[in-house]
This record gives sequence, C-alpha cells and structure tokens, in this order.
Amino acid sequence: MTEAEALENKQQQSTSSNWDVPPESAVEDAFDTTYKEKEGPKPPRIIVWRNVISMSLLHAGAVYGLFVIPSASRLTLLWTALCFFISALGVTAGAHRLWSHRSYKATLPLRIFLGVANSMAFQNDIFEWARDHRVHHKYSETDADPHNAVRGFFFAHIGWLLVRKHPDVIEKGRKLELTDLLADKVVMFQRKYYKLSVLLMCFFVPSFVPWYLWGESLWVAYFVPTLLRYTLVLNAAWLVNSAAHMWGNRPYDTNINPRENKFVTFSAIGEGFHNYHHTFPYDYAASEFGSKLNFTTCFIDFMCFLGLAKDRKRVSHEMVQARVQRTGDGSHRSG
Ligand code: ST9
Ligand code: ZN
Ligand code: ZN
Repeated sequence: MTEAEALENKQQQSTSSNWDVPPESAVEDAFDTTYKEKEGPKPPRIIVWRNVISMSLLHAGAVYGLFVIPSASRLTLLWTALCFFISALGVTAGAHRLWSHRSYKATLPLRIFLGVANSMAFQNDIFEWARDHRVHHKYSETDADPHNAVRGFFFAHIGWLLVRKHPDVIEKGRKLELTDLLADKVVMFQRKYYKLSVLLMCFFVPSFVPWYLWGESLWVAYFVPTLLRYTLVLNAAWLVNSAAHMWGNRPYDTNINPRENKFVTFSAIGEGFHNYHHTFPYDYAASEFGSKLNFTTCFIDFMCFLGLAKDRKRVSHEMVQARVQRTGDGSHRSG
C-alpha cells in the first residue's frame, strides 16, 4: 500500500455514532507543497507588550519557585508531578493526538477528562491549539507556520507568542476545514468557558489542594505546583517547536526540518520523535517505537484497555521501512 492510499484509507474510516466523534475527513495535517511564500519585504514585527510582560513575570515566578522547592513537603512535590502529568496529557493525548490529528477515538468521559486537563495546561483553548497545529503541519517552516523554526530558536520557542502573527498564518488557517472541532461538544464547551476553566484548573486547584488537604503554605502551593509546574509544561511543549525542529537525526525524511530529539522526547512525555511525527502525523504513537519512551502512548493504550478509547491508527512496519529507504538520512538502525 502506498502512503497516499494509506492516507485515503484513514480518511475513509467511518466513525460510529455512539462515540459522538465527528468525521475524520476534516483533518488536514498533510504538508501543502503548492504554497509559496509571498515575495518582497516581510511584514513588520509587531511586539505584543502585554504578553512580553506576562511571560517575563511568569518565568521570574517559576525561577523563584525553584528556590521554594526545599520548603515544600513531599506530598506537595508529588502533587506537583501529578499536575505536570495531567496537564501534559491534556496537551499530548488531548489537543495534539486526539483533536489535532484524530489519531484515535475517545469516549465522552475521556474527552471530558482531557478537556479539563487541557485547561490545567493553559496553552490556548483546544480549538485554537488544534487550528494552529494543523496550520503548522500543513505549512511547516514557512510564513504560514505560526512558529516557523526558520525564524530561529527563540521565535519557534516563545517569540511567536510575543508578536502578532504573520498574515499568512491567519489567511491559511481560515481556509482549513475545522468542522470536526466545531462539532465536538467538549471542544466548544471548553472554548466557551476557557478563562474560567483556566483560573480554576491551572491556578486555583493546584494551589488550593495542598493547602486544604495537607496544610501546605499557600505561598509554596502557588509557586511550586502552580507557577513552576505551569512554566515547565509550557517549555516542554515549546521545545517540540524549537529544539525538535533544529537538532537531531532525520531517519524518515531528510527533506523536512523536524528531527528525532531524545531530550525533547523525555521532557515532552513522548513527543520528541518529531521527524517521524511530521512524516506520519496520523500515527497515534507519534513514534515508530510504540510505547517505548512514550508516556503518552502508554496512557492512550491504557485508556483502550479500559474501554475509553479505540481505533488507534498505526503505520505499518513495511511502510516505515520503505520511507526510511526512500527519504531517510541513513541514521535509522535498519537504514
Ligand atoms: C501556548 C501554546 O503556549 C503552545 C503551543 C505549543 C505547540 C507545540 C506543538 C508541538 C507538537 C505537540 C507536542 C505537545 C507537547 C506537550 C508537552 C507537554 C509536557 N487560523 O491570535 P490572534 C485569527 S499558549 C485562522 O489575536 P494576533 C483569530 O481567530 C500560552 N485564524 O492573532 C482572530 O480572528 P477574529 C498562553 C487565526 O493578533 C484573529 O486571527 N497563551 C489563526 O496576531 C487574531 O488572532 C498566550 O500566551 C489561525 N491559525 O496575536 C496567548 N490564528 O479577530 C498567546 C489567529 O476573527 N496568544 N487567527 O477573532 C496571543 O496573545 C495572540 O494569539 C498573539 C498573536 C499575540 C500570539
Ligand atoms: Zn512540528
Ligand atoms: Zn502534530
């Protein structure tokens, strides 16, 4: 089976109505080879000072949080780790693999959990996140890519959130087919109540629980499980856009920038196999190696075991091998 046929198969897969999952034909994550950047001078960079100030304060708070760690109780540290993993899963298993790529199907209870976890991560609402991410895949490393890594590490990492978007991002984004997201009640509910849900899940709950349940000081609870944890999850996600688009091998496709980056894989709970992911964006494991070094894939597998998820899409070994031979950089262990 050729890749094109496989893609077509994927798009033709039907959804069963009792799962309340909209059709997948809407997912647009394949690279658009027809797009050409406009010639002439680039539009001016317009700095959004409100974001510069809030991101600076957040990072200053997180650095202070590092110094507060010794005063935190063991339970608070465990809670911090739990909040890290829950919010990270809201991004990786939720906004990314489920809602951006539709690489598996999830029942309503799981989608509600992922929606709540996603608000804990405060990385824009699911609809906006998935729309930006689909434009990222479709127009990678061009003006229409929200975090175009050709503009350097800083821009791809955080800079893109500190300036107005390139007009092509918005123009191309508006042409995307997003009906699956619009038809998803969890996505739309989270979008409607986004600010409130972020206040509650990203700031209030992580601070309140340690104070109320085991008498942690509010000061520690605010700086460690809340600000420090939030900043760590943000930076772990941003590393996928920056480091994993710049450093590492390209065993699957040497024509694209995304790379296999072990450090990012570790910090972003399984999202650093980025050369593979951009080559086969519909694979639920976002890696050739299934659940190996991939906490997010383990989580999705466990959800399937519990009957809360199903229809995980995978790329066959033969197809991966063919691609490695055809476009890989030779670093694949079988290459
Ligand atoms: C954050 C996001 O951090 C992080 C994303 C990370 C992604 C990583 C991906 C990697 C792979 C997955 C791995 C996950 C790993 C996770 C590991 C975890 C351990 N298409 O936005 P505006 C429209 S967020 C179509 O204001 P400006 C928009 O609808 C952090 N339309 O643009 C609006 O229309 P209308 C917290 C689009 O003015 C209009 O354009 N959040 C698109 O240029 C204006 O929209 C923040 O810090 C599109 N793509 O401002 C907030 N985009 O007027 C940051 C926009 O009709 N955001 N539109 O309503 C902002 O403040 C602003 O968006 C801005 C740009 C200043 C950046
Ligand atoms: Zn990418
Ligand atoms: Zn992706």
